[in-house]
Amino acid sequence: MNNKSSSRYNFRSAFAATAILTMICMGDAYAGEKKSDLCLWYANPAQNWEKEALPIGNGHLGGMVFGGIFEERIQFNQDSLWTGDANPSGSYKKMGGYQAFGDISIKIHGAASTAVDYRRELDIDQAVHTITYTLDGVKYKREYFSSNPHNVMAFRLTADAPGSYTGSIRLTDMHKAAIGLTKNRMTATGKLSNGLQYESQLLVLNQGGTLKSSGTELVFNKADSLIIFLAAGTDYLEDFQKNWRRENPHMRVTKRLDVASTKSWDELKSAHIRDHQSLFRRLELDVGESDADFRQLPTDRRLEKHKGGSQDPELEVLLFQYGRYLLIGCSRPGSLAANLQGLWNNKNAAPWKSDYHSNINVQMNYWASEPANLPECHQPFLNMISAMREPSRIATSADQRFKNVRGWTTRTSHNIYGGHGWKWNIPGSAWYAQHMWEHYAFGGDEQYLRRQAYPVLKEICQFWEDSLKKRTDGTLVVPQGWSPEHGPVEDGVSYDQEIVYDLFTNYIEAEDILGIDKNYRNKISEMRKMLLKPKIGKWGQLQEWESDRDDPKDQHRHVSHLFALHPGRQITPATTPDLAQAAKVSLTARGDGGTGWSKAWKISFWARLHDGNHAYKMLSELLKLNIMPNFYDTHPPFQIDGNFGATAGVCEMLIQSHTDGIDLLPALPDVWKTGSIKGLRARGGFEVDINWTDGKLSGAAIRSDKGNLCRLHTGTPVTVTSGDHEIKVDQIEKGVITFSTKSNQEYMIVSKHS
Ligand code: FUC
Repeated sequence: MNNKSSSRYNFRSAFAATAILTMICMGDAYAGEKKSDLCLWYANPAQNWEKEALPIGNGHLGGMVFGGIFEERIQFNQDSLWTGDANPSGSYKKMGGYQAFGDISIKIHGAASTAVDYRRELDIDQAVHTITYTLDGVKYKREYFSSNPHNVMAFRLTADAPGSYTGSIRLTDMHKAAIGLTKNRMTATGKLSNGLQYESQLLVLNQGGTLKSSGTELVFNKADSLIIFLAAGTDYLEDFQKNWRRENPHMRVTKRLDVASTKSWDELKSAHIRDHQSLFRRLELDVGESDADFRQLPTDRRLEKHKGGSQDPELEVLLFQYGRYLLIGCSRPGSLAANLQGLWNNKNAAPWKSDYHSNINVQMNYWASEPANLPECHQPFLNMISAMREPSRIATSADQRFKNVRGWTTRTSHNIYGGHGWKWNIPGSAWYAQHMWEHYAFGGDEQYLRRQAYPVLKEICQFWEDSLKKRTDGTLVVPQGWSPEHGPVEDGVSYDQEIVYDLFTNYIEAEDILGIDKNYRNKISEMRKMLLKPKIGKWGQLQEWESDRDDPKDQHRHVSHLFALHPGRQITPATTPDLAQAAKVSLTARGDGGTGWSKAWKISFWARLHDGNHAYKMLSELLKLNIMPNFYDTHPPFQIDGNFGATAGVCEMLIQSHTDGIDLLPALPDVWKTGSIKGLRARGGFEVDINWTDGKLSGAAIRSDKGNLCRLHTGTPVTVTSGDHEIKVDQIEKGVITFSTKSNQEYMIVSKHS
């Protein structure tokens, strides 16, 4: 074997070893079954919905499982159960909100005895929740999952002795619908105040013993095992033209349960696991071994230990992957976009209505989708943007301040009917348009760009063409804007200016690819030159407002004027070092506090400033103060953006591609000395694996999807091979190379130091 192929071999085997490590069995409750490392587990049933119960979800249908031994509760949601309508008035009250759907309660006899060896576990690699315990010498096991391929939630209760299950099952509806009961099926049918029709159905199959209805309950006696299916739906359709409605959900919901009941448990479960893993297993992360085998500790205690300072990088990986698990659970093609709580909500009057917030929250929900290799999970948000165009045009033009303005924008809060709530967020639509662009930037699907993204980018440019205020010297400013939830309303607020700059940049690049609107492109390019640009103030800070009035003691959770650093790309240490330094001064002054999402955003800010240690500090702060025992992020209260923001932040630490190429390990913290990541995505249509040792890149593998030129910041001399060939590279500057790629080819990058 020559040197080149031997280094390639080593690189691959390192990944193989990582993969094997993540498959090591753990716990003896599952002897004979392979369990992954990626588990949350607890020694007690959950008492508290927000902090302890564990989420399962298939994009549409979500459950929070408590795991009670004698009284099980599964609270459930369906993504389209919303009050409100297209309301263009901007009344927060009329906007409606996301609703809780119902509960399944299972009572199981046996409380006279004490259960031992209780374990409640969520395996995020399989997306299966399990509880096990022993009672009077009988081993009990329950499994729970929410299947996307069959669009049902499925639960199975088994035991190692026949006839062990006696008890009852109840379905309750959060809007007080009467429960119908026929044979082994319960049905809740209702209508919300806005006319939305909904239905949930529960089907119970028993093996052994008897199953009978009694009043509003299904009663089982001496059953060997039980299988329970739940399906739910509404007549919502994401289409303004159709008045957001489709046919009554009864037939669809009935059919889902009918189909599920013809399948064996193993068929359903393996279809579910296959489907989940086809997304989840695209990415593997290893940032080193923990001080001890903390997997032996229940996750809540393990979290406490981490707070106390234990080195547990495997817990950090768990948090990272949990963000991916949650996104797969609440945002799948055909589902609605992840709201403030993703999909999981137990209240009809939820905090902030569990709505869509456009000044940071819904965007943060989707930052990880592209780099963390879940681009299809981005689609529900992109489709929501498309669906809200028409009603938002109507709402925008109905407001005096936007009279005679083309295009549209959004308020800070909105619903699934294109209806708007609290306060205009004037650059909100331009920020949404960034997501339209990013999906293309990563994946390179030109048809998508032409059909779905470009029309949005262009109409939001038109909105700004008609809205920007021209000063006598030609400078263009956003009139009467607001730095989110902070400071005065005035012209030229940095948040507004930076987002418009980002929109124009994205538009120009989109047009350069499609070549369909040259004149307009040039016009936007001229306008971009005239935009008021970020300024450095008297204490070296990046100014939040046009006038130099920032208070160095201001620690507000929103850090909106740093949009240009992340998720924008107007400020980078390489292209605008002075502004990057000013951003650092501002960020330092803002401090390391903040709510969950605020800390999560700061991970990305520090990563973009190439300060891996500070980015890691923010990740630790989040883990310490904002991650609850069930790993949900808390604002407080529970708000899922911080989970997704943490996952996105870790991606930014390990790879960046928002400038002119791919930057490998731009912000690696000292604590993650040796590790690897497999399956990250970079803009330009690349999938990237990275290996590092002692804080330095040892190798990478880059798979080119589109055959684009690859520009790579490695920081260290490397060789590039593909198959058996060494690839010719151009050394652009120290640590920066470019090389041509062919689509569907893999390129091995090996550090000359390794
Ligand atoms: C934004 C934030 C709040 C909260 C809310 C849902 O308005 O300023 O902190 O996260 O969204």
